[in-house]
Amino acid sequence: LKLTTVEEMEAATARLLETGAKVGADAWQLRVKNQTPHCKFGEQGVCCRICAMGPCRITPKAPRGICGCDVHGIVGRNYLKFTAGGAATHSDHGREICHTLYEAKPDGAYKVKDPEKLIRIAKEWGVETEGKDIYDLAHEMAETALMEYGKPFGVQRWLKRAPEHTQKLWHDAEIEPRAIDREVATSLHMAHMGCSSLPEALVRQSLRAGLADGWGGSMCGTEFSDVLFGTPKPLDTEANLGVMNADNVNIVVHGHDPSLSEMVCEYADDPEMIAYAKSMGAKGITVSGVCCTSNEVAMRRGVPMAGNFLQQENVVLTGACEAIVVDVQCIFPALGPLSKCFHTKFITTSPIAQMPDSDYIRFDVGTAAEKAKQIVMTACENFKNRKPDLVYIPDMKQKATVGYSFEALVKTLDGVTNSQVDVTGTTKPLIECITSGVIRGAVAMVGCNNPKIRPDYAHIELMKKLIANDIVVVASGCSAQAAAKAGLMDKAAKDLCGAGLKRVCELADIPPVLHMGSCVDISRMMVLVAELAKDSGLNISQLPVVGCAPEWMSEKAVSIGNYVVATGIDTFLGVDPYVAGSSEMGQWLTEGVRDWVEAAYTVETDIEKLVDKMIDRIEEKRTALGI
Ligand code: SF4
Ligand code: WCC
Ligand code: FE2
Repeated sequence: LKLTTVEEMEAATARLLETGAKVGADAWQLRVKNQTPHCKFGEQGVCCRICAMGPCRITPKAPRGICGCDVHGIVGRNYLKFTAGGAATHSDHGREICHTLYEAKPDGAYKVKDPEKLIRIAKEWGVETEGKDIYDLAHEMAETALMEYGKPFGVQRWLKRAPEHTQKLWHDAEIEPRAIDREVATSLHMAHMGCSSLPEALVRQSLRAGLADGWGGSMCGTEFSDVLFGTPKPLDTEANLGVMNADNVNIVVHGHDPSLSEMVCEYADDPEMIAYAKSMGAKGITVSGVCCTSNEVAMRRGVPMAGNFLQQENVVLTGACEAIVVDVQCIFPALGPLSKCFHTKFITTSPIAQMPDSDYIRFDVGTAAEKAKQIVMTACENFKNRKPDLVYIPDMKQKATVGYSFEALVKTLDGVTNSQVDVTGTTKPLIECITSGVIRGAVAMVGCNNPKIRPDYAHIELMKKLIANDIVVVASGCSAQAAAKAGLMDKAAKDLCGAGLKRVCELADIPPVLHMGSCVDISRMMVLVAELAKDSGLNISQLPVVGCAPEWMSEKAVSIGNYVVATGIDTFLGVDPYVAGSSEMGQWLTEGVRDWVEAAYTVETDIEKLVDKMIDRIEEKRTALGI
């Protein structure tokens, strides 16, 4: 196996930026220069503009805002608002999926592809399934799930999936999330002028809003996406810009909601559409993806991944992108003006993400089929507008095996055990690998790219070192795509592992970095650790498992961090969440929360140190267990 290096990816980007320069295109690499150095007040989180007496900035000379709020209150409120933004975003995505499920019909565009999973969840929720038509059940479950967003009483249903010990911690700390929307609204209320300025209270609500995401809205998103589109199983795909095909109509899907991308893929495979592409002079249609929507269709259909977050402009810079079709989240507004420098159609589809210089083809469940067809046809018709002298697709791609949902992972690992006991369908084989020391532990690698960290470098270098140390990696979001682009999701990457992990990869026939899906699918990781804890009789916080977001940038990532920590998993960040300005906030996040949830944050911007700290933490946990 020859990994693709970050240097090679950077060289490809540099070549694409030359094309960009020819047509007068802007790029994030240029805009970063104009924005650097960043505002110090903002960087430290010490600027408040939540009321019109401000903005107030805290300095040694001005230690309080006009209302008298100190730096800890300001940083804390900013942190809570940041979390609420992320929790709202993931959860609203989950809500859209529930609405799609509500509209599913046996003869409609959206069907129930995994009825078994639907029935399993219904039983979990105490919903009667006997003798019920599967679509009636789907609609009832969708409505029940939608009520989780606004129910006046009680806490999230999904919490029951956690080990009892974890549930008790949440209860005692008063961070069990109630209705999802309520936690977002409460967060905004608390962070309003003249409400909370006590760091402890703000951090507590940040954890609760995070839990409303991970054990609420995101879990709805993941679980009901599986019901609608199928629970992922291992399958082969490819990753990096080389998956685009110069002879074909290239449609790139970007964003998050699989309701759109599934339909686009469906039509791109339609013989009628392929014939249409041919009539326009192309040889066929290639759909590839960027960001989480890419993860969704890669996991379920093997659709190749063109790239991750900071590669989104590169897709257009190839000059071979007929249409970049987006729904919500992580979409650069830059794609509008950039696409105007090429023949590319920038197609927005969601009322939630509307942007200048785009073609807006409003997509909704009722008209999904006809809109998806319209999008594919628009892309085909655009093929003839391509400027051949601008076309350059870097010849760079790697094989990847993806699709490790929790269900698939359990099934795959069933074979890897010497135990005579019947362990089928549990995480026990994995526990055995960990307790015997064949695998030292696991790291959940998640999150974005951020120009503050050399893009993809931290993801890839960290993963390489972890697997060399017999630590298995589960990845999601843009971190998973970084791994796939480099080649770390090729089964041949087992050769980069320590002897123990290599053996496990051989026995189970898996790559050492396992793709668990999109960012909402970090809920799959929560289910995994919950089951590991239940099957081992340990608390989640005792497991030699940590979380890491080395290049994160979005509000969603902070919401994720909060629920991962609140679930009992130590979480390592490579970028500071704008809290450096408050010693008290730093203290709460890196130590204080441990008293409530048995885990905390570590912020370490030196990547070398970051990985060593993770390995040390894993080894500490092993020592504590005497394994
Ligand atoms: Fe300034 Fe207080 Fe208003 Fe914030 S809430 S802008 S610190 S006066
Ligand atoms: Ni999730 Fe981060 Fe990618 Fe967007 S798609 S850029 S939040 S990791
Ligand atoms: Fe995402």
